Amino acid sequence: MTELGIAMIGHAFMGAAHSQAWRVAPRFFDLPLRPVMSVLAGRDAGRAAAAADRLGWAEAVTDWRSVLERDDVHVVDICTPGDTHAEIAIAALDAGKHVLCEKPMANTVAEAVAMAEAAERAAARGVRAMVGFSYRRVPALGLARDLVARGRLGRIHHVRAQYLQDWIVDPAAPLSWRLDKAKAGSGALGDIGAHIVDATQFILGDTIREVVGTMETFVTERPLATEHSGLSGTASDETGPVTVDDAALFLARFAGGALGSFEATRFANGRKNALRIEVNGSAGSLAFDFEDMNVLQFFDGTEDSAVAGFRRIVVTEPEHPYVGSWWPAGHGLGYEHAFTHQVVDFVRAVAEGTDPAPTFADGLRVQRVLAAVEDSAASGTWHQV
Ligand code: SOE
Repeated sequence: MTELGIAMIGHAFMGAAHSQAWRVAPRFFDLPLRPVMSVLAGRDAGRAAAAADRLGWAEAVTDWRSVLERDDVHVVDICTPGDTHAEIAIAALDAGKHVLCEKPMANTVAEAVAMAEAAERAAARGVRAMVGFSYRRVPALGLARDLVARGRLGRIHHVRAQYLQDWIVDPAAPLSWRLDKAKAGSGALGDIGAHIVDATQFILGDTIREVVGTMETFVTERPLATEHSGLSGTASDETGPVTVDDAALFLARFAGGALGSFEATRFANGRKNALRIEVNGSAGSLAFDFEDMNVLQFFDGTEDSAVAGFRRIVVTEPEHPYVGSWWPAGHGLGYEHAFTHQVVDFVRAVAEGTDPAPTFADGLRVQRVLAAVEDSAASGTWHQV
């Protein structure tokens, strides 16, 4: 089987999730190409070598540009903070490498436009690009999309989306790059709000047309981090400013006429990774909570009202999206499986010569929504996307 050489840039939380996906995908899914975990790139030689060893990469390098010159690298997988996405993605696409880029795609609309243009140039040469909005690949959300597409909800009136976490509710939690606008672009809005923008647009098969929002930073000064890994770190005695939002709330109008309410916060004490979506249509409703990710609640409004009620669908049947390649019914999947499904869809699209969704054009659309929310929060008025 033809090999697909992968270079991964970055090796923290997302790097670990992507590594697991590359390692596992060919063992559970029939793939048309065989991913080879060729090289990991990280700034610090010692840490990159240790990460390569731990995560299963054949070697480590410190200069990400060096991987673009290698014939054994066909894919560049970007798992670095947002401020580097545009530079790496555009260079990789121009060098003829397929790109999988972590979300949010960029820190600004201008960067996202340049990336979408690079992806368009590359597609003309058969080179593919995809954004890592992994939650699309949770089977229950795939089923939600199918039910909407099959008309089981009728005309969609409302979407209620929340992404609630609490990992910085403690004011003593140190400054991570995710709290630095220069590195992350925005805070809760881009980090987790971007996920619910993508997931709702995916489920509805619709796009957000206009928004009005507000944003808040509850803790404006935090200890600097002596060390940081994933979402936790060690605090030093010095402090620095938080330059991003801690919470972002907004209302939206979808092009198809639905109304949406969105809430993204890392201050929802007790909520660890509560990505929740409820959709209400003329014929029924859906509700999902990632903290119970193998379940989709479905209300069929066409049923006899004496017995109608929300039905708890356990999304672990072989006919549910992706599930047939895993465990027997009822055994369930976790956070990492969405990343594996993402890799599966990416590899299949590369082999078929099609654009894997979400494309960079889709990523740009999400970026425009984020920018419109920021503009609206500043002006206090509705903004077109
Ligand atoms: C932190 O809020 C974070 O790690 C996000 O950056 C990820 O995209 C999400 O999957 C989990 O939470």
